[in-house]
Amino acid sequence: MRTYGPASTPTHPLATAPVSSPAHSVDGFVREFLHELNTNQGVTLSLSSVNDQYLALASTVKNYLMARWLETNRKTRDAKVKAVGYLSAEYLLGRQLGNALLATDLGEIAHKGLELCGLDLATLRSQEVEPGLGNGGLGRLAACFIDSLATMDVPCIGYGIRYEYGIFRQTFVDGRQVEQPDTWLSLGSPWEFPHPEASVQVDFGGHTEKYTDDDGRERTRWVPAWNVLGVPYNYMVPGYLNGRVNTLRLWSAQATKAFDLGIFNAGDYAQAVRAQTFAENISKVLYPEDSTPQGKELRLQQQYFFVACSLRDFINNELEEGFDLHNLSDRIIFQLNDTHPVIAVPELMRILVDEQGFEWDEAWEVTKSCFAYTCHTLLPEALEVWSTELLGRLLPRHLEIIFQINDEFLAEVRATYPGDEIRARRMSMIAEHPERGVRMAYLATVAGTKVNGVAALHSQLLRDKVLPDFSQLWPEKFTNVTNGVTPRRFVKMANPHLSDLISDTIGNGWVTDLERLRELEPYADDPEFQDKFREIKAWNKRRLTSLLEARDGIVLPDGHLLDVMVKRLHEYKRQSLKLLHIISLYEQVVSGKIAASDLTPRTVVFGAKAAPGYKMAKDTIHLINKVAEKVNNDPVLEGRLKVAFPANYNVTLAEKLIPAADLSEQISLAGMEASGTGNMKFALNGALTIGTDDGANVEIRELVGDKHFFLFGMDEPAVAELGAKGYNPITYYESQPQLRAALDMVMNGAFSDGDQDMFGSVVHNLLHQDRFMALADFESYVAAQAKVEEKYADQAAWTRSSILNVARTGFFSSDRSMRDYIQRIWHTQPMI
Ligand code: 26V
Repeated sequence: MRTYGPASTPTHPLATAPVSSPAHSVDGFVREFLHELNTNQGVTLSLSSVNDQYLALASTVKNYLMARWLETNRKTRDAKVKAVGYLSAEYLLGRQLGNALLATDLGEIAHKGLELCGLDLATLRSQEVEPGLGNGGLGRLAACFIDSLATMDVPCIGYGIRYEYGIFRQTFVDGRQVEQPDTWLSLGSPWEFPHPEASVQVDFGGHTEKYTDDDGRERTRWVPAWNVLGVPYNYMVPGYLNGRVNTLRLWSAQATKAFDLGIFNAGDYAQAVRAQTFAENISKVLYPEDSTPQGKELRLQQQYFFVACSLRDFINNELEEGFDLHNLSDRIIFQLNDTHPVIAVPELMRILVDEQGFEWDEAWEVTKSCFAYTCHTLLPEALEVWSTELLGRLLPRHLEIIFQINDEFLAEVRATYPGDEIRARRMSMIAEHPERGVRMAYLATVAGTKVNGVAALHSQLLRDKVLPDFSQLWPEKFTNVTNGVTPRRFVKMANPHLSDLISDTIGNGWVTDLERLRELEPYADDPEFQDKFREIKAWNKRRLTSLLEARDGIVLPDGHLLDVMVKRLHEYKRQSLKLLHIISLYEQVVSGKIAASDLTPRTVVFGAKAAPGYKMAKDTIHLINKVAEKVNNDPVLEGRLKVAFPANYNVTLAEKLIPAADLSEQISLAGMEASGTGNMKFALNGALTIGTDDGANVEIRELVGDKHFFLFGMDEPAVAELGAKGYNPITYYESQPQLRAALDMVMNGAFSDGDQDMFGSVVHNLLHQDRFMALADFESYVAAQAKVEEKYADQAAWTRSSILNVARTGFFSSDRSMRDYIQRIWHTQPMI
């Protein structure tokens, strides 16, 4: 087993002490910054590029954090406490510099120090390319959770994949989405620490063999056919002002020497290089959440790759030598972020049984206590099923182990429900149709100590609809942990003036104790506070306006209601419903049914990426852009209605967009959005929500109160009832003139220069299929939008509601989510 550090105990007192950090002063900062510029970048200030300056600044901040990181590692190792191993295929981190400055309280010092050097902190910050190693909510949630754990002084290692290309960069060409590779590493990534010396080997393919060991026991060995190396890259995860720095460890795939040496020796250089490329492909690119997760061999390779690296890493390096693996759950709980890392379950069984010589039953006891599973969806097509053909080819031993886990589990089911063979078949981890495959969610449910959904409604539906047999068998296994977001990045950093106003009013304890925002409630009626609050919103809008102008050439009008819908483009999220509302407003004005001056001046901002293979989503993007073009260029609507769709919505843009928003669009079909987390960020920044009773919207509405939330649409039981009765969208088209006029306008080519085919598929889909019932909720949505306008007309009432949204949504801090996981699932302790 590999160990770290010198072989003998060091005697020099400095050998075990962490390096000291530079002085927490402007002078110390400037010295350190210039030193980094000279020694790391090899340039003087006068000859340095902005990128040099950004990298030197990043190094200065890293140096400051370094002593704390080393100390955190030492303390945690020595304390031998239980840690959280967060296993996630995605981390949507956002830019690192601003967060590191916040966590170290170096922002002001850096600002002044750079000014003395004739530099501007904001310019340097904008040089950073965000690591977009996630698709959306699930990846951003992982990033919020590790931030909270560090801030709460809880030992955690985040494990994941260092994709060379993160989520694609979205551009628009003639209004259509065109994807560009995300080259986030091209100018260097100062926040990562590669450790090639700590690489681990991961095996694939081959076959298994039975043999009898020296004690006469029947055993199995896996004889793999090929392998790759996993190289760990460590990232700092600094807690907010508390000196803790946890680690995020992302794995990068590389060819092993053995992989290509043989071929090299045979003289086939080109083949050896190809072999190398093959290995490196594993961590090459993040999968952009395509229309079906099945049948993607490379994706299964990615999943096993990072999970195998992470388990090996924890067992070999994080535990002291000689640790008894029977007690593994005293030291770790692996949280499975959706089904992507679930192959960790048979991997741990394989390590314990095949490598460590455990009996099957003891290994299963240990394994069952080391995992917990979070489900993040209800959509059937998003639940992973891996074909047994593929699994058997890539991971033959794991497939055998899964079969055995399933056999024993089904024996338990049969014992509990004698004679109920139908139930046993239903509960099998092995699906027989459309092809034989492993239902990863079932495996995770059987293996996990706990199974949770991500909002109250979602957890209930998970119990009742997705895993009803399992929740009947093990009711106590199921629980809810409502998602949360980090107030550091999404309030303190993203909305500095609001943060100052809050801190001036109630002190700054709210940053780590978000429920204290409640203390703002009495100020909701205070005209002076309301004025300040409104001024801050206006300032945030101006900040957004200058950003969008520079970034996209988009000019936002002054004084509009800013209506924002930002999230991945998916039919269930119903961007098309928002679009129908816009088209309807436009249609009513151009047809003379209402005067443009009757409209509340409104700017609608969309931000959304569509999976590259998801045609309907891409067509919807095209239509949004075409509607924007038409509406924005029609003088009749000038100053009244504007549609903006900046390309490439990401965390960096979210940080500017959300604080500027007045209205937050959370309009998914009830029962479809597991939680949503954007909804929480908006409410915490004072936007009012127009939303359905879905995901965490339900809890937001309960907390802020009906008067401060615009509810519309069917609730989940109504959706289920309509679905059961038979949903026929065309009847809504036929009976609602306003809806009909809007759809006709699209059909007649109003947004496609008379081309009646261009958006035929979008309209046809809405009229004849409309799986997510946008037409059924249209009327109610339009009525709720009228209430929005009515309220917005009374600025004092609007501001009051807006303040109350901030004051009453402290529950949605990811610190609270982490407390829930700790108390009900992980049973870990903070270090303090
Ligand atoms: C995946 C797929 C793949 C196949 C096609 C359709 C589809 C649709 C959705 C997904 C996402 C699955 C997992 C996920 O990202 N869930 C999101 O997790 C967030 C954090 O818990 C939560 O706030 C979002 O509501 C949920 O969609």
